[in-house]
Amino acid sequence: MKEVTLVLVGGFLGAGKTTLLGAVARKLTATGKRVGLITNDQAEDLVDTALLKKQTLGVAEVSGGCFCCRFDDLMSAAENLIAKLAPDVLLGEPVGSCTDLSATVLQPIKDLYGDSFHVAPFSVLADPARLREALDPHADSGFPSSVNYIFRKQLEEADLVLLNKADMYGQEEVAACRALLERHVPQVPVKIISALEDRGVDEWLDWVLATADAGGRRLAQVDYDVYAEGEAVLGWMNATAALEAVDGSQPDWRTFSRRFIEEMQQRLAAANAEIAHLKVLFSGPSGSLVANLTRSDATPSYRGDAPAGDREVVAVVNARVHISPEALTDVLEQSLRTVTEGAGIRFDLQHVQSFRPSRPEPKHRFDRTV
Ligand SMILES: Nc1nc2c(ncn2[C@@H]2O[C@H](COP(=O)(O)OP(=O)(O)OP(=O)(O)O)[C@@H](O)[C@H]2O)c(=O)[nH]1
Ligand SMILES: [Mg+2]
Repeated sequence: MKEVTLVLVGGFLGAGKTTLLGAVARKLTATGKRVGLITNDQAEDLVDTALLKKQTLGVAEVSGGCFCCRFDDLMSAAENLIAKLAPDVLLGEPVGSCTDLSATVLQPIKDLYGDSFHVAPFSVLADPARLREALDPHADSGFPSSVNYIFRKQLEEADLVLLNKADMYGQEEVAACRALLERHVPQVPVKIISALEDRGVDEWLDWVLATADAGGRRLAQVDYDVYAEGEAVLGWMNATAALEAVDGSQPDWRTFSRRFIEEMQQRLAAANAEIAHLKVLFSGPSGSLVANLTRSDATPSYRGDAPAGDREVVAVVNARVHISPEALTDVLEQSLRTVTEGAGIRFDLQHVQSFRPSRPEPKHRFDRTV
């Protein structure tokens, strides 16, 4: 008997997937539903997993590749959460540079696990500015065309496009995005939401849960050579740095975190390296602060309470940037050096994984919908 509704939310890096799923987990939990959540990345040490664990209990992480390449890990993670929590709803956030999820994840789940899951409509989140850059041939996203290709394929396979961050954009911008979507994916319904300010989220969630078997109605035609190139041009880095106040200093960690992310932003701008998403989680015993930057020309945003009065703080850095992994690691090291020098702070870069995502090799790939 089907007992679990599986809700996957896709969309490009920085579109707001974690923000939305965190909000959904809180909402469902408040109405007495049991919720599990599965995050996904090419590597370990995820800011998203740490953030979501603060908001909900049942979080599992699939790392080392996207859901399509790690299909069995995804299903094991789902089965473990089901055994542990007996969830009513399982939420999943695929990697933001991933596409063809309908063919490689949704259809196989419907085919192989159709007795166990309601596969809910696949919603794809989009940031209006990024959407315009990907769909408007006159716009420049700062990324190679292969990255824009991934963005467009994500929209094409959506059961629903969620135009997010409505709080940041005026009606004109939203109307322009709607017109572009109408031209590019006329068959896909569009809803406007703000995950951050909780606008339109309840209506969307009600609709998703009410149509819980309508997921995976569309397939995109994906050229894996272009897709692989679009992923490989992004440098990917997950790193952990231990920070320690020395020489009796009492660092202001809020100011430090701002200086650090701005230093990385400046160095990446100097290298002409467009940021897809740079997120840093600063945690100490007294608090934690997350800083996000979802494009090079934006202002970083901050949420949470910075550690105050702590001697030791850990910074987890997740960066996805149009730059080589070596240069990205270099930017991280130089930035840490610059902002700690003379500040009475010692850093120890404990763990760095930086690489280009390898070619996607899905375990299953359906050429028809189930
Ligand atoms: N203004 C505004 N900002 C938002 C909204 N939703 C998300 N954000 C911000 O966008 C940034 C990225 O959000 P995430 O939820 O981390 O995005 P993501 O899609 O999970 O990103 P990846 O995991 O890198 O793929 C954060 O700074 C969020 O606060 C929104 O509705 N409005
Ligand atoms: Mg995320």
